[in-house]
Amino acid sequence: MNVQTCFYEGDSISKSAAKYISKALKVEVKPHSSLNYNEPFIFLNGSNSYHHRTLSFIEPLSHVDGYVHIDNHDDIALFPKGSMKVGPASFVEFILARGKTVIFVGQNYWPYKVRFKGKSLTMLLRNNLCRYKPLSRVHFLRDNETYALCPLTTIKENISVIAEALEYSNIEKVFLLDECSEHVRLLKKPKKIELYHRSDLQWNWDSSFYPAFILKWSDFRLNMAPSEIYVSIDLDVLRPGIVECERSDVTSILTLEDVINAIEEIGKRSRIFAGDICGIYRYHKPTLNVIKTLYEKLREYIEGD
Ligand SMILES: [Mn+2]
Repeated sequence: MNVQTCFYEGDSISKSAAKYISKALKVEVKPHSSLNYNEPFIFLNGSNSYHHRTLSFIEPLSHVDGYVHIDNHDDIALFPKGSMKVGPASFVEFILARGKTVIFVGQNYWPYKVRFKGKSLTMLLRNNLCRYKPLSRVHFLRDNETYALCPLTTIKENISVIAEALEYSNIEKVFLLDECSEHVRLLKKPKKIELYHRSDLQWNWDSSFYPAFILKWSDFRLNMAPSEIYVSIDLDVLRPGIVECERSDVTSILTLEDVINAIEEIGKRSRIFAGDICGIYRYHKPTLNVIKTLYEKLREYIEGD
């Protein structure tokens, strides 16, 4: 199968990444304006300040029903002050709005270590769960369990999330702080909801971030797999020290092997149609080599048998 490789016209770092791949792997590269969207492609993007370019590459692909976001961040705007415009930290909201299923890989910003009901857990602080719309189409591919907490300060804006979480199978459990239970009027208490008391949760952080409710995601199961997938990789998902990235983050946890394993796992369940890689911001050989490895892995799965 013909896999096109393209760069973003006018972006010199995107172009130099493409040139590097072209030379190292003897593949032809072309500017994005000459891309044929009926054929598979890999887009070598530039800095992750332009990650939102992904939106315009996935938009023409109506047959693609799944989007895999390999990134330390959700790239969904924060609440309540987050922008409603498309940007590098908000575009995934628009992909959800286009009807795609979104699968997060490696998302780990704002992690809080807690002891909850006798277990040591890491919970992700998310004040923007109400912008995971619809929540039913948001999944996490993760080895360990995914917990997201909504802080007390944004309970009002996020309260609608609970009703949605109770309804769909991608959320396994909703833990609700007993003090907040008056916000949730339930005719019958569903099994999925469990109240907790202050004594159940050891919280050593800012008290205004104290969890009002906690969502536990279900394992991403085979029967949830979309048929065709677009994969977008932001190099900031990698642990510090592996690549040079414009927006890097000390909370990133994945190794290069973890990312490769994630692509393989996704590729076994769904057909990968296209993908992109962003995050590089200057010519840096070790970063280009990581891009090459990821490019080859994506290509292997896009080409299939
Ligand atoms: Mn990103």
